[in-house]
Order: sequence, then C-alpha cells, then structure tokens
Amino acid sequence: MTLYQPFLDYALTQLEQSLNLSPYPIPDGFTQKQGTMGKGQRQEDVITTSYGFKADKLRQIRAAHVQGGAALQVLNFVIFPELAYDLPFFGADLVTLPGGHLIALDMQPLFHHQAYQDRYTKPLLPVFHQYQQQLPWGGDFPEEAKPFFSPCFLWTRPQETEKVETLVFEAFKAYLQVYLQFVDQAEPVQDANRQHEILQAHRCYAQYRAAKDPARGMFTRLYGSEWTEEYIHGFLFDLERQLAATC
Ligand code: DBV
Repeated sequence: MTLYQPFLDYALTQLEQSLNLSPYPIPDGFTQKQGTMGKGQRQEDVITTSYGFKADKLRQIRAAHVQGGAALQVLNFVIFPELAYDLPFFGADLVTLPGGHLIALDMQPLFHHQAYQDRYTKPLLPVFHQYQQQLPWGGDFPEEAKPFFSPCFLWTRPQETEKVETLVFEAFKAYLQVYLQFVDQAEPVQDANRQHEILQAHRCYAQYRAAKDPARGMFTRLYGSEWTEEYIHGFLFDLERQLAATC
C-alpha cells in the first residue's frame, strides 16, 4: 500500500456514497503509464494512474496517482464543478519527493468577495485552524498562485511520514466532508452575468494550472513532452478543450 492510496480509496468511496457518479472519459493511453526514474541500483519504475468521474453538479472529478517507490509518490486530486454552480474547486496536491513531503489542500475559490467567503470559506475555517496548528505553514509559494487559494489553504511540509498518514489524512477527510456538504446544498445560478463570471473564473483557473503545472518537469522526464502536454491539456486541465468541442 503506497502513501496516498488510502486518500484515493477514501475519496472515491465517499464520492460513490454521496453522489450519482458516472465515468469521465480518460483519453487513450492515459489511464496508466509506466516509466523509469534514476539509474542503476536506484532505478525505480514509476506508474501514473488516472481516475475520472462526473456527477450531477460536478463536471470532472479527477485524480492522477504517481507511484514510484518511497521517494516518489504523488496524488493530485481536483474536482471541477459544473459551470452552472458557483462551487469552489476541491484541490489536493499531495507530493512526496526525495526532499520530503509537500502538501497543498484547499477549496479554491471562484471569487474573493465577502458573500462568497461567507458561503464557502467560513464553514471550513474551524477545520482549517484545527489542522493548521499541527501542520504549520509550508513557506514560500508562487506569488502568482495566490489568487487561486482561499484563506483555508493548508500548505505544509511535514517532516515525518507519520504526519502525512495521520494528520494530513484526517484533514483531507474533513475538507472532503465539508465540500460534499457544499455540493449537496448547491443550487444552479440563474443570472446570466453571474454565469459568465463563473465561466471566466473556471477558465482562468484551468489556464493557470495547465500553464504552471509543477509536475510538468517530472512528467516530461518520465514520459516525454508530447505525452505530458497532452495529459495536461487533454485530461488534467481540459476545460479549454471541452469548451472548444461544444461550441
Ligand atoms: N501538481 C499538479 C498536478 C500534479 C502536481 C496536476 C499530477 O498541479 C504535482 C501531478 N506538485 C506536484 C509536484 C510538485 C508539486 C509542487 C510533482 C513538486 C515539483 C518539484 O518540486 O519538482 C500547489 N504544488 C507544488 C508546489 C505548489 C503546489 C505551490 C511547489 C512548487 C512550486 O513552488 O511551484 N496546487 C499547486 C499550485 C496550485 C495548486 C501551484 C495552484 C492553484 O492547486
């Protein structure tokens, strides 16, 4: 059992129980991909497995799970709501590299105004504060990424793997529970201006993440740049492609 498998299993079980899930198509050649990292005795097989679902209010629920031995484990798990809802994105970037663990967990907001924060940040604040005490701020991260995070951004670099298995896992579960409540309560937005603002916020987010994907270097080394760009634009952050296909 690798470090982030329980996170993935938990999330998929919870989603199955509370939503009407159906498969989200994964382009050919991207469901599972194998490569190698390192040389000689330190060579490791690295397998990237993709998961995709959708639900009534959620356009795409997708995970990329990278398993390459004790020093390379990644679970990137993002939920992209349907454009008719003002729901935030659920975003988890759980990364273990030779240098240590790097954890980013958030409900990434579409907007920053007070009414939006009252609705989608306030209910999560107690959970955030509870875990932040034991999982201190992870330090610098890209300035340009800041608009995409909420005040409940849990960003931490735990020294001990045990903290990932316990505290980080608990925080992940708690964030997902709150998110599922938001999904349950969400009503479609009727106002055309507001719908347009939602669309723009989704486009900005997807464009930013596709352009700045911190995994680009890793994937390119493992699987080449053609595979990597197609994976990023055709699956991980596919909104532009989806919009182009339906126009
Ligand atoms: N990150 C992704 C996807 C990944 C992934 C799709 C499938 O968005 C993995 C894999 N994240 C990943 C890896 C690293 C990071 C780092 C492999 C390590 C990169 C390296 O050191 O080589 C949050 N993730 C990071 C970092 C941040 C995030 C801040 C530190 C690296 C840096 O400083 O750039 N998550 C990331 C982010 C957003 C987010 C920037 C923006 C909205 O949601």
